[in-house]
Amino acid sequence: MVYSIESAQSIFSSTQVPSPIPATIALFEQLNVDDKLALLWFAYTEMGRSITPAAVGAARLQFAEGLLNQIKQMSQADQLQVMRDLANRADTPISRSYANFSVNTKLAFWYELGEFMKQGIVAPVPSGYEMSRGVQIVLDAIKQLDAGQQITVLRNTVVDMGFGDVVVSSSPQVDAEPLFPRTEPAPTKITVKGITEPTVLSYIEALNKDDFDAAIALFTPDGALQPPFQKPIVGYEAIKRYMRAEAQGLNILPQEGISEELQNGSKQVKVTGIVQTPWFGVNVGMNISWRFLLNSEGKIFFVAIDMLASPAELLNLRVR
Ligand code: EQ3
Repeated sequence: MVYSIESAQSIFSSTQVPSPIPATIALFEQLNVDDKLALLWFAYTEMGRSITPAAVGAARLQFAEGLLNQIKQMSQADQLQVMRDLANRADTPISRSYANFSVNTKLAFWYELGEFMKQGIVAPVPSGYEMSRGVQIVLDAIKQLDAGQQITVLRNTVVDMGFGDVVVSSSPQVDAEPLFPRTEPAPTKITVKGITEPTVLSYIEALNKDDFDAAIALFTPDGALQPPFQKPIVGYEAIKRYMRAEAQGLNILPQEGISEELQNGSKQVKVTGIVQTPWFGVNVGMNISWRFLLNSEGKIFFVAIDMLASPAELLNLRVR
């Protein structure tokens, strides 16, 4: 049997992913711009405490520094307008520059703005601000999510800001950016209960070392990686750029897995476990599964990374 990416997408189809994430983002999208900014402020002040400042690192801001300095010099009214323009995806020079930032620079930019807001250097949410009903509804929806899901919502809203249809992983800045410093070394000798496939173990070991060349070498030339809530990314170059942009500094702690041999010598393998992002370190663990389709030579033809609906899903190791 010959596989297509489409058929591979349906392996381990009983894996439950959290629909509240897209639903909460859709609710957020319906807010007016000031409500969006206020919502993010409240969500962030509750979660922001657990950001590990080492992740932000001065080097990470090298591309955002110019914009941040420009914003610092502005009147409070203009600062607020810049933030509205970003959230509205308005066509302004600042909004265009922002859209070209890598994901990590976008996050670092807002982290820094948030710090400036706390220090009074950038216009804060007015002290008498009364939450509208809409903000309350979205905030309540966010509170229902687990911590890993909450930071995913926050991240997606930040990534989507700015003007232009830029594919962030192809941002030219990605290659120039320094790698995230790892505060603690991730485990590099991996064992996963139920899994002996060297490809799968090597994949996790490579990501835990930020060795994206080694990770790519495990794929077939037409292989694909499907990130959470996204379409598959196909081919060595595209996957490598994506990993460079999005997978830096991840701490992957796999727990269990299941592997099934298919008729033509290929295998489907599912692994579940916890992933920590360098932004929140050990403070937030995301429940994740990997669904691999390996060809008869043990190369990765397809891997889908899914955020799981609940911790109970970590134990869902059924084939169908
Ligand atoms: C200033 C403030 C607060 C107010 C203002 O009004 C508006 C905004 C936007 C504000 C600022 C908000 C801030 C600072 C938000 C920061 C959010 C952050 C740092 C979120 C980070 C989230 C990171 C996540 C969810 C990472 C997930 C990574 C995963 C699941 C990786 C998975 C992968 C694996 C496991 C693989 O095997 C292959 C690669 C891949 C990347 C897919």
